Amino acid sequence: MFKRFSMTLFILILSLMTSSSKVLAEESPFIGYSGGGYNGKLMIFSIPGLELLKEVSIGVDIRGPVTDGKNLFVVDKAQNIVSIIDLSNSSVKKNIKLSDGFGPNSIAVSKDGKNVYIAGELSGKVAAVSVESDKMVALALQPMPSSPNFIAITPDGKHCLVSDYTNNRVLRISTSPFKLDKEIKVRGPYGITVTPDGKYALVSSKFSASLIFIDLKNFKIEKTLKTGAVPMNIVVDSKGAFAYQSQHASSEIIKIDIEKKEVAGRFTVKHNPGNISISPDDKYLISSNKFSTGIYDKLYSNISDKGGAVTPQNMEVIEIGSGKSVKQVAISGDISDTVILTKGSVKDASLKSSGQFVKQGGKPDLAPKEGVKISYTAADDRPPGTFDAEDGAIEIRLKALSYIFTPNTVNVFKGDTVRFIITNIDEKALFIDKPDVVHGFTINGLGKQTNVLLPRGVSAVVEFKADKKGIYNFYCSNFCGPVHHEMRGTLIVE
Ligand SMILES: [Cu+2]
Repeated sequence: MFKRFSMTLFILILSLMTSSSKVLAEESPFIGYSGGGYNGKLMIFSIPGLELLKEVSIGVDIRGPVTDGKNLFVVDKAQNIVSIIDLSNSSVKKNIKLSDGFGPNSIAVSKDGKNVYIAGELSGKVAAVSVESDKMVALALQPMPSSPNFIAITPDGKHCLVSDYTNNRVLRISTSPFKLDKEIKVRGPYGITVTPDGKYALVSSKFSASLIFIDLKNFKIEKTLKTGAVPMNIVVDSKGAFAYQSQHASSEIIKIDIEKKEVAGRFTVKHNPGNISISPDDKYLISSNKFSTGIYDKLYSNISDKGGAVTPQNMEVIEIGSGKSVKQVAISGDISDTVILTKGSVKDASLKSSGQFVKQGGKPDLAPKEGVKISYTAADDRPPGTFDAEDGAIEIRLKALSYIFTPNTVNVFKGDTVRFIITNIDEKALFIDKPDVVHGFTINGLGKQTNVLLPRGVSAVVEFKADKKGIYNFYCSNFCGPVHHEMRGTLIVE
């Protein structure tokens, strides 16, 4: 009797599981386009089903996308490039080169798709680029250094709003003429967005644990709303009624009533969300979660078989009405943003014919390397510094921990064979008590693809010839916590 009961129960659960995933596959009315970060790809998902429909290799470290409805626009933080992707076939139709060392982190596009505005986090510059003529105007923010990392545009297209964490401020830049016109002090500004009516800019203040309402008419802070421990990105629904803010430390998404300027609800995600997006019908939140401790163990055991477990990031779908998590998948990459469109608005045959979805999980996929030798060894426990190796190479034993690289400045000569031996020595990340902090390492603008992941328990060895004089930024290319963006250093080739 009991045996039969449990068998029935088992079959019932099994059929529920298969039917629910089938329902999601058939009824996914949306398509999500995500910038894959360090994997160099645009990743295309069904929403809310999260089947990976297609991957498009674009570059090295892909941030964005944003859209004007016809094209997607992304930036490559490692290669200083803007890529324009045609939505009708999901392929790159044009690349625009930014200035050397620009280090773009985010992008905004005008409604007509004619101009893009780019926050150059590594250079302290903000640029306006004409999509048609490639003409670029750049503002070098003063004082130096500045770190413009997130950018948004007002609905009337007249202003860009930029968060700058180095100088604890939000900048207002007029688009025509392209110039800085105002700034306002905000502690540790992070994600920034503008309400659809253009009334408010909403900014996350990491270090005052708040959502800041900036009245755009008077460019004044109207309200500082305490929301949670480490607020990160913000998204607003289509009606401008509710905003949603990810809370990295408490693994929540906070719902905020924009008119009342108060917290209206909380959703739990697994774990430590960064970017979030909302479906066009305002029914689903898509959360890119930066840690997956205990959910997808051993998936990346091919990279690290000792030391801390290497668990991937994941995407999770929350149904807003019920507050329930309806889907979660492991992903390769560090999703920086997701644009969600209705299926009917996308006329892309390459997606329609996709009967078989791209296989998920497995080995993290890094962009191909040219002129660079990369390998992994047992963790290097020697002290950090720059040394002459026996084979004549300059060996840089670089330690990575939340949120610094040491040594922070590395000097070599042109012609040197440079060998970085990079070791993640994290015990735990500030604020976040997770055993699986994985850093990344990429050198901006070197003309070589140096990006590696840095799981704990191993060292990454990155070797190349320094063939061009210059000052290059290296930075952490895998989201590792609230102060991840500040994790950078300088390579000087003299
Ligand atoms: Cu890091």
